[in-house]
Amino acid sequence: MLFENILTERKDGILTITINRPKQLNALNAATIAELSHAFKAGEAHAEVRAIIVTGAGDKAFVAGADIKEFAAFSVEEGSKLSSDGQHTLFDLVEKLHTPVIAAVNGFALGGGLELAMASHIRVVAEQAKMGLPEVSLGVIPGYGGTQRLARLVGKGKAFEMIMTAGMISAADAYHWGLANHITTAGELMGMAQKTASKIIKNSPTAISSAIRAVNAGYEEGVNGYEKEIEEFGICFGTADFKEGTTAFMEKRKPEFTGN
Ligand code: CO8
Repeated sequence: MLFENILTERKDGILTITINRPKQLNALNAATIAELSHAFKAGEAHAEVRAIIVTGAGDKAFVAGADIKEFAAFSVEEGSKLSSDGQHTLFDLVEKLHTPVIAAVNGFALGGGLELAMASHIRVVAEQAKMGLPEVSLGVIPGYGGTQRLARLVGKGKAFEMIMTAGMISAADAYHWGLANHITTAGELMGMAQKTASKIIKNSPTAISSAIRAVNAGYEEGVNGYEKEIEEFGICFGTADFKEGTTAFMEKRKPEFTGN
C-alpha cells in the first residue's frame, strides 16, 4: 500500500509510524485510519520489528482527533458505522497487537488522538502536550473506545470529568492520573520512546505477546484474566525463547531471543 498520510521508518528492530497531516493537526480521516491499520499489521507481521512507536508530524499535534470535516454531515447510520469500523480497523487492532506499541505524544492528543494513544500499550508524553476528549463540545461522544479506555486508565470519576467538561489536561496532570507513563521535553521525546522500546526488545517477543494477551484478557467481557494468564504461562514453556532465556541465565550470558 502506498501511504499518503503516514510515514514509516524501520531501524534497530523499531518501526516508527508518523501520522503526517500537520496542516490538519494530524486529524484522522478515513484514509489515514486505513493506512495506519495497514502499517500496524505489516509491522506485526515483520520478523525484524520488535516494537512500534506511533507519533505525529510537526511540533503541535500528536492527533487533534477524528477529522471533523469528514463526518460533520453524517447520518445516524453513517456515524455508527464510522465508530464501529474505526474501532475494529485500528483501535482494537492496536490494543491487541502482539507487538508492543508506544505512543510518543508530541502535542495535542484530542478525541480520536487520545483514543489512539490510549489504545497503545505505553504513552510517553512531551511536556507541552495537551490531552482531552472534547467530543461532547461537538454534540457527540468519544467513539473510538475513549469512554472505556479512559475510565480504565484514570478511573471513572476523572474520566467523567474529562469527558463532560470536554477540557484538556496538561502532560503533568496526565502523568499524575496514570495516563502518561513518562513525561519528557519535546526534544527528548523520541529518544525516550526509543529508549523504552530498546528495553522492551531485549526481552522475549513470544513472552511479551503472551503478556499483552493476558493483560488484555482481564478487560474483556466474559473472559477470566487469571485463566488466560495460566494458559499463556503454559504456552511460554513450549517456546524456543523460554529455552533460550532459562539456558542463558544458567550459563550466565545474555539471551538471544528469536521470537519463536
Ligand atoms: N478535524 C479536522 N480538522 C482539524 C481538526 C480535526 N479534529 N483539528 C484541527 N483541524 C484543522 C483546523 O480545521 C485547521 O485547518 P484549516 O487551517 O484548514 O482551517 C488546522 O487543523 C489548524 O487548526 P486550528 O487553526 O484550529 O489550530 P489552533 O491552534 O487554533 O487550535 C486545537 C488547535 C485547539 C487543537 C483546535 O484545532 C481544535 O479544537 N481542534 C479540534 C479538536 C477536537 O474537537 N477533536 C475531537 C474531534 S471528534 C473525535 O475525535 C471523535 C472521535 C470518535 C469518532 C468516532 C466516529 C465519529
